[in-house]
Order: sequence, then structure tokens, then C-alpha cells
Amino acid sequence: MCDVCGCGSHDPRIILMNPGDHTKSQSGHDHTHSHEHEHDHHHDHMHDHQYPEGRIISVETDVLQKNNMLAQRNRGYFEAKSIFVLNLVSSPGSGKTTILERTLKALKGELNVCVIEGDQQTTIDASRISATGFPVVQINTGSGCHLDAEMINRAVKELDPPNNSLLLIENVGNLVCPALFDLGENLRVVIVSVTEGEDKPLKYPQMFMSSHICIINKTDLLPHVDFSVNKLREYISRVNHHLECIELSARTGEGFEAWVEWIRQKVSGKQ
Ligand SMILES: Nc1nc2c(ncn2[C@@H]2O[C@H](COP(=O)(O)OP(=O)(O)OP(=O)(O)O)[C@@H](O)[C@H]2O)c(=O)[nH]1
Ligand SMILES: [Mg+2]
Repeated sequence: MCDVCGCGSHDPRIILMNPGDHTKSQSGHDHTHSHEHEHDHHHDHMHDHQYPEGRIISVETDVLQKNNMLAQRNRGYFEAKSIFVLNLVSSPGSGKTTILERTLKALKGELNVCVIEGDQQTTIDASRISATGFPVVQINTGSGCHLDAEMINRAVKELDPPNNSLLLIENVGNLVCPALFDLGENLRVVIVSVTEGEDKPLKYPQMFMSSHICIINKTDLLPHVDFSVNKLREYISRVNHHLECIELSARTGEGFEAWVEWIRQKVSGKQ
């Protein structure tokens, strides 16, 4: 049990979903997860809990150091194999899987792409990705509310991504804890949809502070909702004025090319 967020992700299930019928399932082993990440620009996690400060900080330090080490190990592995890794984070239902599906279709035949899906239960998202023909592993975190570096380490062993490939990780839908866990990714992508209200960056600043790009999704719904993209952008820049935003609709594809182009540029190292 994580003493910081109270979730329990001790025993994740790692399920390899092949486009064929090969399905492998593994039950987890002892697992302690951590709440730290080492991206330089990431901000220190918040300590404004209602718990005795000293106890929480010491538990966090232990737990966080372990995740930090494992994330670093993942990063070394990814670097050695030239695997470029994106970690997609958002509230439940913002459109992570839909964005992945469209992204995979756009990159088909151009890049080798593998996917890791994170959810508490079910292989629904992995099945959606599998239907596109790309290799995917589902991690079920049970009661855990986020992925951590150890889960990624184990999932990657199942997935075995090729050299010079792109690995897309869909984190558990949650705007809080995934912000605190470095997975060893290159860049973090936060997604916010226009049905969620403009205030999310102010309410969940850690996620926006620790991300490198923000996708504003479901713009096709703008005529129907009381939502100001300008206000959202202003709140984002208050929290992280470096955060680049791309407005798109994963449903209609409007604005999508800018996102795909962003990936191409990053993968090819052209910034
Ligand atoms: N109108 C509209 N609906 C969208 C768009 N993108 C996703 N949706 C819908 O939003 C719902 C949730 O989309 P998902 O892609 O499953 O969202 P998710 O972030 O993966 O959800 P979790 O994995 O449960 O956190 C689905 O009904 C999608 O069809 C969009 O651009 N426009
Ligand atoms: Mg999903």
C-alpha cells in the first residue's frame, strides 16, 4: 500500500496482447512503488498532506528513491535501443486511447510503434490498440491509481520493442499520482478535454508542471460546451508557461496533423 496516495498497486498483472491469438498473463511479484521522478524540470512533489510531515517524507523518500532508480534503469535501456518514449496522462475519459488509435493509424508504415496500456482493470484499451495491428501490453494495476517504473520495466520485457522505435504509454486515468512517477519516459503528454472545465491546470498543477506538451482534445464539442480555450491556455501558462499546447479532435481529426508532426520531430531529434 502506498502511504502517500493510499492506492495499492503491489500486484499488477502484465498482459501481452498480440495482434494474433498469443496472450500471456503474468501475476506480479513483490512490488513497492515510488512517488518520485527525476526529470530536471519536474517539481518536487507536494507535502501538504494532513499526515505527520516527518513520517510521510521519510516513507516517500524511500519509495521515491526506488522508483527513481528503476526509472533511470528504464531510461538507460530505452537510450541503448534508441526507443523514444511518451507517457500520456489525463483524467479518465479525456481521450488517451482514442488519440493513440488515430496516432497509430497516422504512423503506420512510417515508424515501429509499441504501446503499453495502464488501467486498474480490463483489457478494453489494449484490445482497441491491438485492433490497429500494433503490439500492445496491458498493465492492470488493481487498486493502484498510476503506473510506476517497475511495471514499465516488466511490461517492456514482455513487449520487447525493436531498436529505433516509438513506445507510447497510456497511464491510468488520473490527474494526480501519475504526475509523481517517472517511468523513464523521454517526454510526458498531458491531455485535457473541453468537457472537463478550464480550471484543471490550477487544481492539478503538478501534472501540468511536469508535462512537456498539452493536448486540448475534443475541440469538435466546443460549440456545445461552456468552455473557453483561451481561459484554459491562460491557466496553463500560469502553472507552466513553457507548456506547448495543441488543440485537436481525436474524433474528427481536426488539428491532429500538428500532433503527429510534433511526434515526428521529437523522434527524429529535431526538437
Ligand atoms: N466528441 C469527441 N469525443 C471523443 C474525442 N476523443 C475521445 N472521445 C470520446 O471520449 C470517450 C473516452 O475516450 P477514451 O479515448 O476512451 O478516453 P481515455 O482517456 O482513454 O479513457 P480512460 O482510459 O478510461 O482514462 C470515448 O467515448 C471517445 O469516443 C473527441 O475528440 N471528440
Ligand atoms: Mg484509455
